[in-house]
Amino acid sequence: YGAAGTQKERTFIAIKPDGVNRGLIADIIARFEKKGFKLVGLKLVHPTEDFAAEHYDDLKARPFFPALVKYFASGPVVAMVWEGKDVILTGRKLIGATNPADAAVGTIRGDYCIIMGRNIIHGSDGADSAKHEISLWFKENEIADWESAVHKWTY
Ligand code: 3AN
Repeated sequence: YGAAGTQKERTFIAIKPDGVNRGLIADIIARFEKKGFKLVGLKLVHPTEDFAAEHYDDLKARPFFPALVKYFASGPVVAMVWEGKDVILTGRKLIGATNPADAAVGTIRGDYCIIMGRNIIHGSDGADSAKHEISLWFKENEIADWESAVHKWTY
């Protein structure tokens, strides 16, 4: 499961504390759901700063890292695993550019946020990070491998 390029490809998506506090959970989930992707993991977690640092481990040398960790650990996060063909890349398209000022209108960041340090959502940027992030956030028995009733209409 989770193999890139198949209908079982999986990605890790997180609604950050600003997205949760601003009441954007339902809208963001709806966008992935209406696109046709399948939700296979979902939980609300308030990350510790240590856990946030682990999640952003690849950015630890960057000057903005301490602020990023504080922001990510500042409140609850909606952690999700979404499944579907090309969900990693297409998920990034739904999310929009890292800097909301560059994100196209119609994308989540393009529609709902203004600055980089408050960009409301995270999505894995490739097959390796998806695999790593899913296993960091979810135990195997927290992921539901279910048959969606609309599957045959989507593919
Ligand atoms: P994305 O979230 O689009 O994958 P990454 O992984 O490069 O982008 O960066 C992770 C997070 O770090 C971003 N969501 C953003 O909040 C923050 N970030 C990235 N670059 C900068 C920067 N130059 N200044 C401040 N924050 C940044």
